[in-house]
Amino acid sequence: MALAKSAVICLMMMMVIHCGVSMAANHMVGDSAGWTIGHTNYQKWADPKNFHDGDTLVFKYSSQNHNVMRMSHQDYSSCNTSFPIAVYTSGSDRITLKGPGHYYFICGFPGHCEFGQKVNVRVTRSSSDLHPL
Ligand SMILES: *[C@@H]1O[C@H](CO)[C@@H](O)[C@H](O)[C@H]1NC(C)=O
Ligand SMILES: [Cu+2]
Repeated sequence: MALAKSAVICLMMMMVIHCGVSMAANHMVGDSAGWTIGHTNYQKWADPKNFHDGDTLVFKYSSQNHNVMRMSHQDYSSCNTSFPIAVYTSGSDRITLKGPGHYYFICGFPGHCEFGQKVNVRVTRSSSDLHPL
C-alpha cells in the first residue's frame, strides 16, 4: 500500500518535471523589430523577461547587414569582435540556451555593437526547478 502510494507520488513528480521541460519558450529578440540597429534597446527588451534553461532565442535579421556573435563578457562590454565564442549568419538563427548564466550577443558588423546592437541575456534554471535562482 505504502509502495503504491509512493509510486503515484513519483509519477506525479515526473509529470511536473516533464511539464516544466516542455514549457521551454522561444524568445524573438527585439520582438517584431527583430535584430537590427536604431529601433530597439535590447537591454530594455531583455531585462523584464525570464529566460530559462532550454529556452530558445530567435534572431531575425538581414544577413547582408547583420550577424550574431556570442561573446565573452569583456569582449561584449568593449564590442571587440576579434574572438567570438560562436558566430551565426543565417538571418534566422535559433540559439538554445543551455544552462544558467549570462549569454552575451552582439552584431559583428562595424559600429553596430557600439550603436547598441548587443544584448545580455541572463538565464535562470529551468522553470521546473522548485527553487529558482
Ligand atoms: C580585441 O582583443 C584582443 C585580445 O584581447 C586585442 O589584441 C585587440 O587589440 C582588441 N581589439 C580592439 C579593437 O580593441
Ligand atoms: Cu548589425
